[in-house]
Amino acid sequence: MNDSPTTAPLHCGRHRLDLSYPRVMGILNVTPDSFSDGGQHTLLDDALRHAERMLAEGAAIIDVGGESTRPGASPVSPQQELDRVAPVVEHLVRELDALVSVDTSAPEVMREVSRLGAGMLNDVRALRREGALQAAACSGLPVCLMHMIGEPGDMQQAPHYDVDIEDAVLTFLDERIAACESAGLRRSRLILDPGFGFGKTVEHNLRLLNRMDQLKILGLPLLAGMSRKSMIGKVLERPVEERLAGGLALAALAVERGARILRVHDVGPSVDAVDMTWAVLQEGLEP
Ligand code: 7PM
Repeated sequence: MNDSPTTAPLHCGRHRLDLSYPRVMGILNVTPDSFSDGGQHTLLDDALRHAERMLAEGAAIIDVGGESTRPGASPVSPQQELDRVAPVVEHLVRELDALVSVDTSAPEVMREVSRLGAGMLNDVRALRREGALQAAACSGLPVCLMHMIGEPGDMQQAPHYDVDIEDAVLTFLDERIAACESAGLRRSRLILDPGFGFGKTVEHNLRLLNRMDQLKILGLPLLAGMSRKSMIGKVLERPVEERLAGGLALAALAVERGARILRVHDVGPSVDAVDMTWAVLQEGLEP
């Protein structure tokens, strides 16, 4: 049961990522404003300490982001993004031998971080930027393709789809897979993500999670990122710092619906929720 492309190990540079069970990806934001006014040194120190903690808590992957892909974030040049992300990637790879993913849409950043030893690329724009397909193909790294209509700046203005959201996501991802394959990116290197919270209403997000298993038809590993998102805030009426329990419920459900990578802020509790869910799903299936 380990040779389906959905659960086969991913070749992430020097790392192999075993996807025969669901894994947790820890979010590491490297943005000046996400840490108080300590300057560059503290920023790096804090980021590294946080990453070490997430690894100790069981994160299989650390997803490093320089904020250019965040909804509503002011655009950051590829050079600025690299200045933030590169020192963190370098350290995590060299000192901690971590499997590092980089949340970026910029081809320049993709090329440089693959040189620095990153093991995965995560692009919320699904390689639609000029030159991104080629850069990702050259890197030889697995890429997470996320569904999003529009750009982070405008996507939340009255999201509308002419077809059911799950069909829109399926069609979009299928088209991006084809674009990747035409650019020489091997299908076996792709991971798919429905893009919770990106250009979607709460109703879209809930429906999409409930029907996420329909994306399994594409035959690739699925990633879900719902940690602390507004879909939790809106259903439970909780501010961002009170969304952990809601997020754990969503992570458990995503695993049941076929997700093999869960992108989260709270790694320790998420690993427990995912492992517990997995134990139930496995019961009776083992010989
Ligand atoms: C503000 C709003 C800050 C939203 C950050 C975010 C995903 C991602 C992000 C996801 C993949 C967040 C998002 N979300 N990459 N990057 N999937 N693959 O909540 O759902 O982390 S940024």
